[in-house]
Formats: sequence, C-alpha cells, structure tokens
Amino acid sequence: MPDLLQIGGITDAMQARLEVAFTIHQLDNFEPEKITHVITNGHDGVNPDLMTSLTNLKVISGYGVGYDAVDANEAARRGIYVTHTPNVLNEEVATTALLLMLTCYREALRDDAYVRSGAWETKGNAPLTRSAENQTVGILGLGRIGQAIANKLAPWNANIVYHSRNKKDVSYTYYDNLTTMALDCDVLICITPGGPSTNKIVNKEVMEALGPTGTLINVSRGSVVDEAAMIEALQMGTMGWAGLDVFEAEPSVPQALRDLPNTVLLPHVGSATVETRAAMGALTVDNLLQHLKDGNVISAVPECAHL
Ligand code: A2R
Repeated sequence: MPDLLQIGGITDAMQARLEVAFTIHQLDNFEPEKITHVITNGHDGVNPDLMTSLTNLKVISGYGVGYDAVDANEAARRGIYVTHTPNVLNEEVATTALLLMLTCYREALRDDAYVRSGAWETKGNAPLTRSAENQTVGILGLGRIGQAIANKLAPWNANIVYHSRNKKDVSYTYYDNLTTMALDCDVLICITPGGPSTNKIVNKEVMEALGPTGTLINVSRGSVVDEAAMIEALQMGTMGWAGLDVFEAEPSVPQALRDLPNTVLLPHVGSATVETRAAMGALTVDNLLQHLKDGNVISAVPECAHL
C-alpha cells in the first residue's frame, strides 16, 4: 500500500477509509523518501523543509479551505497536487460570521452573564443594545464564503458592499479601496485567504475609518488584521467592537483582547460543526483516494489546477 504521512488529527471516519488504502505514518516515525501522500490541515500545513525532504510526494490533501500554510506555488513547480475543501463549509463559516456580528450588536454574552449572575433580579432590566437591522456591511473578500455571508444577511436588510482585488459580477457596490469602504460601513467582515497578499491589510487606518460605532468581524485568518493596532483601537474606542474567530498566534490570544468587554472571541470554530467537519473530512479523503484510482484529484487549489 502507498505511504501516507498524517499531520494533525483526523476523525475516526477518515481513519477508517484511509487505513484500508494507505499505510499511515505519523510525524515522529516515517521515512521521507517513502511518502507519496500527505494529509494535513489549514493550521499545520506542510513546512518548507519537510516538503523538500519528501522527494516522492505527489499529493498534499488539506482539511480546510485555507492553504496559506502550504507553499502551493512550490508544490505546483514540483508537480505535487495541493487539494483543499472549498464550498462544503461556506454556509457554516457564514453562520459563524453572522453569529459574531449579532452577538456584538445584541450583547448576548453580557446579557447571558446578567441573567446568570442574578443581576436581572437585583438591578432590573439590562441596558439596551444596538439593532442589527439595516446596517451597511462591507465584505472584505467576496468569494465563495463571502457570498454566503451576503446571502445570510438578507433577512437583516443589510446594504452589502465589498472590496476585493477584482470587481465581481454582482449587484453589490464595489470599492477598490478598503479604507474608503470602511468609512462607509457599520460592519466590516473579513473573509479573504491568509498569506502575504492579505497580511495586516486591516490596519490602523482601516479600523479608524470603521470608527467608534463600527464592528470588525474576522472569520478569515488572524494575519489579515493588525492585532496590536486592533487592541489599541478597541481600548481607545476609535473602533467600537470586534467579533473574532481567528488570531495572529492562535491558540494563544493576547490577554488585552480577553480583558476587553467590546469583543466576542471564538476558538477558530468557523466550520467546526459535526456535519460540516464530516463533509470536509470526506472530501479530504476523497481527494487522496481519487488520486490512487486514476492520478487525478477532485478539488485542487488554483495554483495546481493545471497539473
Ligand atoms: O481579490 P480577488 O478579486 O481575487 O477576490 C478574492 C479575495 N481576495 C482578496 N481581496 C483583497 N485583497 C487581497 N489581497 C485578496 N486576496 C484574495 O478573497 C475573493 O473574493 C476572496 C476569496 O474567495 P475564495 O477564493 O472563494 O475563498 P473562500 O472559499 O471564500 O475562502 C476564503 C478564506 C479561506 O482562504 C480561509 O482562509 C478562510 O476563508 O476560511
């Protein structure tokens, strides 16, 4: 059987399908030249030294849509397929974005604590919150997930605008400048890929443009937002709220961010439901099994699509 290197955890269902087709090796015990296939995830990816040492590698199958932890251009140059799991998680990540936005607006965490602490009985009604209706929502990265977010915002009568490198064939207003868009937005939702081209593109200037009544939601990668500048903006009140599923050095989250009342913090659970993770796991395995069958893969990343 061909040799598969496993990086990071896999579910029992994935393991059951893989172990009948591959000899599975763990990172602490494998012979690099034997490995033809790798299974990994968006966080761990494959580091460059490891990729160089795998001289007979043919496929890197990633569990997740983001693949910024793999050098896909280098893989393509070597004729190695990199695959990911697009589409099957669109709705779930979009739900997470909405959950963060609504929790910021309606202060669900504060009000939950209000009930649990008994404050409702002793202090009376909780302070009023903000309505999430009729907001101008800027989507940074109107791709597969960005579009799902826009769809899910319809019942809140949102005015959708967006920024990406290229204008899309959609009816929403396009901004070619992120800061200009942030000036016009109540909410900015980040859903671009990570990597060098988006590194800290949500900077101090963008956050100040979003302003004291603005809300930043990040369900993309921690690297997209300048975290130090965000903490300062939230502390100073130059930006109002932040709902975050991702962080620069996750799972480490700065204490300053944890201390702020105007944040909602999730442990990178954008796609983390039983149903969606099962679909992602199935596609991750399908890519590997397809390659064994006929040398093709199902969902190659764009850099490897021509292989
Ligand atoms: O820039 P465009 O026109 O290629 O649009 C893409 C946009 N995007 C960017 N926008 C602004 N500045 C950039 N440097 C930049 N790079 C890419 O992000 C496109 O509208 C969007 C990505 O959409 P998809 O490729 O369809 O990705 P999907 O499946 O929506 O997932 C997005 C990300 C993943 O890469 C993970 O990091 C995260 O969501 O879970």
